[in-house]
Amino acid sequence: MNTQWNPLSSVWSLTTLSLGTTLLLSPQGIGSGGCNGNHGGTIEIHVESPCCGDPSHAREDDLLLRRVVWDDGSDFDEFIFASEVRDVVYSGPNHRVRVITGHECQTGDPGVHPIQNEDGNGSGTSSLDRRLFADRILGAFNHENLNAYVHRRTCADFSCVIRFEETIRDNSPLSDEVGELLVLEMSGNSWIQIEAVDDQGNTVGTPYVIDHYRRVAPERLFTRRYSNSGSPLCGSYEWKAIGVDLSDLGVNALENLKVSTPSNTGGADVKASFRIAGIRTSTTPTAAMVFD
Ligand SMILES: [Ca+2]
Ligand SMILES: [Ca+2]
Ligand SMILES: [Ca+2]
Repeated sequence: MNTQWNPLSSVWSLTTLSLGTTLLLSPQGIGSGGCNGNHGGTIEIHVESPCCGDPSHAREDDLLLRRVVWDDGSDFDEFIFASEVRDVVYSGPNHRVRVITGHECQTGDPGVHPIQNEDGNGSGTSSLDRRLFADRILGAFNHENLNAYVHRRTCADFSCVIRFEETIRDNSPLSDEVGELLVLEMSGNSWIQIEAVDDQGNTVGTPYVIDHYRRVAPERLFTRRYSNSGSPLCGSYEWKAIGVDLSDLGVNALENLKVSTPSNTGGADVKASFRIAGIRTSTTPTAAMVFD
């Protein structure tokens, strides 16, 4: 794990407990420069950007997922994408939940698609909007272009269920460093809850709240900002990401994933804008599955 420990800009705090135990606390930053990586570090995600040599310049173009490398050095280049999205829940304000695919993309359905417009009546979000928006999410999540995602700008409840094109399997039934779910979040500052569910939507295992993300390496990845009407704006957002081990969800295999707004977060930002892909880290069931 890359902790970005820099002895010149930080000091370690030592606290000695009465029982004789020495507790090493997290590094305390001194000054303002150069120590924003105390937690988090980087995640190695390799993408291909046909528009431009450097993927960090491909802000409205394809960012084609090619390979991830985990902290233990293991390396994966096979991904498992969504085959169905269902059970979208949202009844919040207009223009605050959108599916966006960069407007110059070749892969996916380029454009900005707010949920309330799906049924042809933009005055509010209907059950038809929610059903059609599920397919809109699918159109963003069923291919390798990472510049296609759900954009949210409201704390209002949102959830959906993603079915993957094949079962995602853990490489080890124990907790391990090799993630099976690649979760990207715009700016990396919003919490999101994920959980395995069965075909009826009932939770299997334990819901898991993602509360931190890493900067993408070797190149940083960005995506264009858009106005409500879908016009490209000057600014862009940086993708941050995390790999989630299926053990964190209390399962060894997963086919349906529910994504939702976490509660009881103590005021944390829950407006996650996200993109999720599965990673084929194993093709055989783990031991715990064999003995089921
Ligand atoms: Ca509508
Ligand atoms: Ca595991
Ligand atoms: Ca794993």
